[in-house]
Amino acid sequence: MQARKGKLANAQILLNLLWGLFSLVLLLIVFYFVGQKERLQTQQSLILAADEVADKIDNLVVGILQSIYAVLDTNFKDCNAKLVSSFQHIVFNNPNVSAIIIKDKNNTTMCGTLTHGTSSIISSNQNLILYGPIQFSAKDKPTFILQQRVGDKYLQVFILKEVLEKALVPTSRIAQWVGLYNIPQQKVVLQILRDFTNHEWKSDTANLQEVLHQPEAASLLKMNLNLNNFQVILLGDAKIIRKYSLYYELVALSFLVLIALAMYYYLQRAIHKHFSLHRALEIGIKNNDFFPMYQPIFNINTKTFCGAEILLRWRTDDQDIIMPDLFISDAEESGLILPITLQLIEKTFQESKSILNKYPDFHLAFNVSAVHFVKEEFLTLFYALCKKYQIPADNLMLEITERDLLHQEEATIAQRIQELRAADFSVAVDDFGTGHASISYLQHFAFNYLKIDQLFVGAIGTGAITETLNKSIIQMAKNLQLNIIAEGVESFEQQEFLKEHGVNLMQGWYYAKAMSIEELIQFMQGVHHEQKG
Ligand code: G
Ligand code: G
Ligand code: MN
Repeated sequence: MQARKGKLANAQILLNLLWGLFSLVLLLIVFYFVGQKERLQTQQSLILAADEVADKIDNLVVGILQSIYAVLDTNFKDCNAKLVSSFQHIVFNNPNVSAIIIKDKNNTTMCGTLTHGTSSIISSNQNLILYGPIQFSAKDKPTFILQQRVGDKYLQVFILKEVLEKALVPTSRIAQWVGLYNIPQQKVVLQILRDFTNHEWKSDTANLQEVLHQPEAASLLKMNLNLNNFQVILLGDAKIIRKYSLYYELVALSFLVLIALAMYYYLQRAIHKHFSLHRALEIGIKNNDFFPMYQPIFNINTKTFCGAEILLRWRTDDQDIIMPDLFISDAEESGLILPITLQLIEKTFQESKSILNKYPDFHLAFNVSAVHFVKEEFLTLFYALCKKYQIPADNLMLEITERDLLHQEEATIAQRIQELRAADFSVAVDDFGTGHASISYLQHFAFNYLKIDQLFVGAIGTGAITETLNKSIIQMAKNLQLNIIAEGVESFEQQEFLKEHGVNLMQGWYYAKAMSIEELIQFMQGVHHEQKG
């Protein structure tokens, strides 16, 4: 028992360690994947946000150019009043366009809507290019020039910086900074930043290098534009990203905690089951660890030992001998008492053959409980064992404790007792006096023996109330025509009292304690030399 507890404690420590380790590994794995997924998701969101901005800029540019090409012939040669008027209409109606001018290759303004300020041809490049910001005067807002070569002329469209800035604003909450990047110049020409306090976007003047070298530059995304040589650069908001991943991590953590707790619970259950008494009993049955001890019963009249009660013992792996009161109730609840009793009976039959041969009237009394009678197979197997070892029924007694009679299946129990008695077995009501059964109740059961509980025998000579009950119990047994066995007889005085009241059969330490079969054989031989009484 003690050893089992020690093993349980060791196993528990080991299992707790394993569980902790497993939970930790699980935690690391889950967090690795959550982190990985989170990074992917952030990247995805950043791409979407940058893509949205790039689309807006591209659409802005394309929209402006389309409205101009609607009035400007690609084979354009000369300015005329109609063209200028068309340009003026565009500028008037399109808030994104501040001015349109056309220059020849000598940088002379041919026509346009710009009435002040000058610009130069930015480059003779064929491509569409954006340049800026420039500011003509303190009164003018900073502006960008979108230039496109048309034949050998140059179309320049002025777009206010604030218009482009507005186009840069992403709807996604994940971005914190957006810039328009000139690739050949390696320079951010326009940038906006979300205000921490009111979340509004405003122009920013930070150096790109600073931006790029921020720790959260990992969340920086570049998206190419249709506009040549330009990219949208978008920087994720580290706080928001952190918030999102924190959310995912919390969800993952809650799941992990649940899983770990569930696992802990099941492991604990498994280990307790493994080291439970039930499990130990199962192992004991398998290892044939149950064995009988014999407590002789003395017949005062014949002065011989006429039988013995078989008392169950359990020898564990650690060679501890365990008494039945420590495990009987568990064994009865789990039903394991059936194989245990059968093992006990078979061992008894195997080793007591010589006793029965030598003393043909000797009886062996086994303790059984209600479970044995309710389960049909027990008696079948019991009969089979009697047959196998050729033990006559009149050498055998079954004791059932009085408390067990008050069982919901009392009719079945009564029937089994009837059946046993019909087959010549003896059946005793055990521990009599402890179960509050009345005479009328006892009449339902076909007992032929009654064992007075040691509680009453022990009271003899003490003057306690229980002492007086001995007489009533004896009287009741006589009325029911039952043979009486007194249990727990420890003194001559008790023996004399019982004898006086007509009890002939005695069991108790006054005569003998429970002993092994070898001791019983010796004991019986000794007794036949010097008889007790
Ligand atoms: O002498 P001992 O300490 O072994 O007995 C303790 C208790 O266990 C007693 O109440 C006795 O009736 C019970 N007992 C002993 N052997 C058996 C057995 O084989 N089966 C059952 N059900 N009870 C037993
Ligand atoms: O319930 P049952 O009658 O099977 O119980 C038998 C129990 O009584 C066993 O535990 C056995 O060891 C114990 N026993 C037998 N004789 C004596 C005795 O003289 N004195 C005491 N105290 N116990 C006894
Ligand atoms: Mn008994």
